[in-house]
Amino acid sequence: MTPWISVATYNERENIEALLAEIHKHLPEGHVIVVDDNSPDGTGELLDALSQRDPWIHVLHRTGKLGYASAHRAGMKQAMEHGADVVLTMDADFSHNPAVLPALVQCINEGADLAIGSRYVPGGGTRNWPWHRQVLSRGSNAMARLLLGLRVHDCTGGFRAYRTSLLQRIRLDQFESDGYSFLEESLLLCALAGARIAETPIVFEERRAGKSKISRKVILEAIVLLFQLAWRRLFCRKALVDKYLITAPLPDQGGAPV
Ligand SMILES: Nc1nc2c(ncn2[C@@H]2O[C@H](COP(=O)(O)OP(=O)(O)OP(=O)(O)O)[C@@H](O)[C@H]2O)c(=O)[nH]1
Ligand SMILES: [Mg+2]
Repeated sequence: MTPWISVATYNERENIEALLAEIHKHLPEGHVIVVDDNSPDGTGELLDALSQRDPWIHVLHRTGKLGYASAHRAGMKQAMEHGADVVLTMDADFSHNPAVLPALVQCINEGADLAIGSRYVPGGGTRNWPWHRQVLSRGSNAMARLLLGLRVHDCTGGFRAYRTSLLQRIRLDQFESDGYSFLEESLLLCALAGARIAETPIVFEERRAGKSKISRKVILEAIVLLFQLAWRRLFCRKALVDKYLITAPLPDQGGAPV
């Protein structure tokens, strides 16, 4: 199984080199595709030098800050074009511990179509997170579970592994999210596609260096999209499935129906 890891970067020069080394230490067979949005701090230039040195590092440069969601969609597409069997997504700031990568791949090896690094299962949690971030995270999770009918404990975490055969059935180019609502949008679509979803515990840590990119605009977008998806799931489900999925849900997969 060839894992590819999609990492989105915007101003992560202080983190990216050490992160890549840690990824390679824990998943030496993996390839990494870093999608950089012309970071003003020179992350892209550093990545060019690193990719010259190491053939498992790949860089996708985009012209400007186009958002977290489209960065991972682009990373996923490139990974699939390169023949990845499993595509993982993670942040560049060490909030997602690279030591967990093998456990996520293991979940896929054991039959899951989507494996989620979860803060909200036994053994998982958050470290050094201010109370307002915890409230935001818990609140958005509860809303996603309730409004989208998801049975996953951590609907808003971005440390995940997707089986390629699952991604191939989802029209990534139809996605509407720009920011972190990508996580709920993709999770709903995976569930509608009948994916077997597993969760493995993670301890999410405050970023090691650099600044957060979360803005009010991104939070508002997530709330609006959540309500739109909930409405469509309840009242326009066929249109939702036709828009996003390439075939009907697989009946034999036993995934949690929504
Ligand atoms: N390519 C790209 N990457 C982005 C963009 N916005 C955020 N990222 C990256 O996405 C990952 C998550 O962003 P963060 O700012 O760490 O957001 P967060 O982890 O939810 O917030 P913090 O806990 O405050 O760090 C990081 O690796 C960012 O560099 C973007 O517009 N384009
Ligand atoms: Mg972060």
